[in-house]
Amino acid sequence: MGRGGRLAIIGALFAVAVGLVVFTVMAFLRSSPPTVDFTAGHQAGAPVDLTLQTVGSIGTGIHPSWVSYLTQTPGGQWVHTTLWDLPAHTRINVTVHQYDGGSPLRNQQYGQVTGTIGDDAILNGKSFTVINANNGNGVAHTFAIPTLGISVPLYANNGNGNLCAVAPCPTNSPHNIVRFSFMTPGPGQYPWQCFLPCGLGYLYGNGGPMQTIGYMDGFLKVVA
Ligand SMILES: [Cu+2]
Repeated sequence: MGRGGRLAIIGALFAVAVGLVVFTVMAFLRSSPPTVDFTAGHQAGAPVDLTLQTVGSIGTGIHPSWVSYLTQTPGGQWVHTTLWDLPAHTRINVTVHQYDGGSPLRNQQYGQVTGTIGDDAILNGKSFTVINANNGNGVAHTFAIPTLGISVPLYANNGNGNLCAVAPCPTNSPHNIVRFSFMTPGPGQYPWQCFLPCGLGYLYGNGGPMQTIGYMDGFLKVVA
């Protein structure tokens, strides 16, 4: 084979290699957690139950040490995701099983409950409108939908309370139960997230899981 032929083969192999790298990178960048569907079989006007848990470390996957939310499907299965299809103009009854430890808040504003039905939330059966994070266990995470003005502080487990190494955590592991309700608006995509800098090991706690859908950020995909 002549020099030209060999160069052509090397060139072709190089192009295939570059193509594979680009394909792999794009597949990684475009991968997304699954979306849990709460609209199938929904009767207009009926409330939807949305059950979540917050854990100190997910324990599995490519970031086992990251804090995370999880979502329970209508069938009762826990899924590592923060993406939900929800019906429009519907009351959503949220229950959060909060397993993580916490700290005082850098911004006391996030200790307030805002935007929920009744402007309150329920912690272990007791109504509250604000958590003083300088007292007790502090706050572990917040649940906030900024475009809807909704923010709820999630009271922390005590420091050594997170006995759950791998999520989903079982209900016999110590946790707090936080309940609140809100109305979905019209169809659209509404981002939600935690505003407590819980990304341990990242700059000011705001990187890693705080920036990643499936962990501390997600979307309400509200459909008509
Ligand atoms: Cu958080």
